Amino acid sequence: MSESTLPKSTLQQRIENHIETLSHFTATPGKGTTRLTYSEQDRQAREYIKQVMQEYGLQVREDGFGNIFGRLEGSIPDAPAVLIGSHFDSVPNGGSYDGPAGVVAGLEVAKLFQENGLTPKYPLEAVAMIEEEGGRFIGGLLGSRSMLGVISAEEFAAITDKDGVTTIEAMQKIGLDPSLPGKRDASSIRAFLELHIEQGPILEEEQIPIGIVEGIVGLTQVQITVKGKAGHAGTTPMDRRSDALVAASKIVAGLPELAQAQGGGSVATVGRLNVFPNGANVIPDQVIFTADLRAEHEEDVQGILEKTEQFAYSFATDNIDVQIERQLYIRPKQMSEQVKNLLRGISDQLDIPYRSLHSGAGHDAMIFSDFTDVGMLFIPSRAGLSHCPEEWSDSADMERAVRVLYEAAKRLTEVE
Ligand code: HGY
Ligand code: MN
Ligand code: MN
Repeated sequence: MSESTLPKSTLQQRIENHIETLSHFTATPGKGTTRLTYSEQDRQAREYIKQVMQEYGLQVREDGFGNIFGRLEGSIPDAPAVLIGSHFDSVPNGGSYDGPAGVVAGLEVAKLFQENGLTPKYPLEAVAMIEEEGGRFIGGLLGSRSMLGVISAEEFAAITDKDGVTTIEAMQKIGLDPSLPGKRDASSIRAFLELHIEQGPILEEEQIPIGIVEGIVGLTQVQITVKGKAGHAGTTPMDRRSDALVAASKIVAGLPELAQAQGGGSVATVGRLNVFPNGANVIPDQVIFTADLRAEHEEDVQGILEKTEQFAYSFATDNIDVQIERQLYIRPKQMSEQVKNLLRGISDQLDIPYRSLHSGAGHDAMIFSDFTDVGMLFIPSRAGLSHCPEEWSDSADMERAVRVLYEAAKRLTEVE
């Protein structure tokens, strides 16, 4: 997919500038975007987002979890707001669009309201959420789950990163105030719209600029701890070893087959694995790793979870201990029919080709969908790549999606 050659509109240029600016707030310059939650890079990106919200005439607020809101007041006092946004954290060495595309869309929809002097009946809020990826604090979707009370303020405060730093300590380190109001009542939200990159190949292959998301995959993450016995790599005979890494490796190697056998689009991924004590001449006595398990239908999510646990426990012996901790479980979610129809109608009206898509990636929209009407748009990802430095999407596609969301926001906020 090559970049469009038409002259760039002001809106497209603004979109590009935002994406480019945010991409510089990374701990791994030259090796993709690494912007972990409450890091110095988070702080830099946050300052930029709040500055843009101010420039766009929005009332800027951060909640007690570090989520950022830019609000355009409506004419009906205390009315529920239409939220448009996504997350601004990243995976390690990820791309520049996963999350920021949706945050920028929220900013630019608000800017179009300002430019056109629109007064909505219901407030409009651009939102930038923390820790969707779970790159620093286990589980992910932390900003939306905390905001909506899916996890309590006490559970939030007890979460620590791999170095034992708590969310609260990490927030305070970059000047955030955890005592600010946190949980938001669902009655204060009228709808949630999210633009996201597809992170797959379909839209590009079919040359279709917009995907309207039907549903989002169910996902669960477990942490598996395998314990054995440390020993000398040279003097411990092979028949006297309790090697935690050998046992863990057999579990890891067996997961793809389990996913295949489960069917229903089931997938299994071990993305994070730590060996202890991690010495080249020491038999490992502990291995801790995550298993990310997903499927389109709930019975398959349940199925692959149970089979993974049975399989892992089958490697326990008198000398090898296997413990499993369930860290996240989210059933498959459907997007709102009303919002999907609205997005389809607007795309038709704007003469923008679209197709329905199912999301194999998780999104904040899956949390909002239990509390309000939710709609998601996808734009093409070059070569379907994401969660890597090569991630790229065309700002012309982003502009088209912003225009669809702008029209949707006008209807949902009942612009006068
Ligand atoms: O893991 C996901 O699907 C998302 O990128 N957090
Ligand atoms: Mn994302
Ligand atoms: Mn992601």
